[in-house]
Amino acid sequence: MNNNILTKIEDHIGVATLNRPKVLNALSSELMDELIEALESFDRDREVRVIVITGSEKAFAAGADIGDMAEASFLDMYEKNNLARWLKIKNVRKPIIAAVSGFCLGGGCELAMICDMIVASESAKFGQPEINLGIIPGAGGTQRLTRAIGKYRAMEVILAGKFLSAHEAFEAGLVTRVVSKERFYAEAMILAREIAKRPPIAVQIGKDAVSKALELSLNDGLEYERRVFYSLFATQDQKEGMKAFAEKRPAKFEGR
Ligand code: DAK
Repeated sequence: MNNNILTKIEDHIGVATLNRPKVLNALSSELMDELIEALESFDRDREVRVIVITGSEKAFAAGADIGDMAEASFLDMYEKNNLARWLKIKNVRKPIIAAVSGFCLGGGCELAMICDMIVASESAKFGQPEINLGIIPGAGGTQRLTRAIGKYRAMEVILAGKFLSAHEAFEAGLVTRVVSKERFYAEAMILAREIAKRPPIAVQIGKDAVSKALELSLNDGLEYERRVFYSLFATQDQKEGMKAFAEKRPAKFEGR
């Protein structure tokens, strides 16, 4: 471990902080491995209900580490199979909030987009500038950005290298909340605490069902939702939530 990722657990929230400030948190292979290890450990830990990924005020992440890729051949990239790493992040079951300030570019923007919510500081800049390097996004940027903001705006970001300000990203539907640069981390934690109070299994199944909306047809998605909805009646949290409502008291959810 090289401290490329700093971790802590606070109020049922697992926080992973990207920590390569000298290179604006460029996503080296080592950093990605450490990040995945941290996320998978939070996902296994019953104490953790929500995950926050953040960077510094200056940069969430300025992309994959260009130095790692500059001399790579097709075979190097193919054999590294970096996409497998990203699938591990996609498979995390607990909700992940990206707390973003400053540069959020290339693989950094793809990392924010693989999260479930994005809280952005007013200074955040979102972009997929890979085109300037002779490549295109390779970790979901062409797909997730297009689904989030639509084809016509995504084309400008991906083909012309346009950066979106936090407010533009919010207006376009990429960002959950925009706050001042002093507050972006605190706001992300407030949102995380709101979710951490809710029944953990229903929260995870809700994440899964919303994510399916981007992958399935409407009919298949409705069918999927119906099945997982029924499954929640097997949880103690459903009994507790409805009993607490009837008894006019706050529910105590245990994640069982
Ligand atoms: N990689 C490595 N180093 C980086 C970096 C990056 N992406 N971004 C910044 N740095 C380093 C700079 O080289 C500089 O280092 P020193 O020169 O001080 O040693 C330091 O961070 C500070 O950067 P600047 O001096 O450039 O700072 P400025 O404020 O002037 O400019 C900037 C900030 C963010 C506009 C600029 O640094 C910049 O344009 N950075 C590159 C942004 C970029 O092109 N990002 C996309 C990278 S490509 C894949 C999945 C994903 C990907 C690939 C494959 N697979 C699944 C296969 C992703 C690809 C990418 O993200």
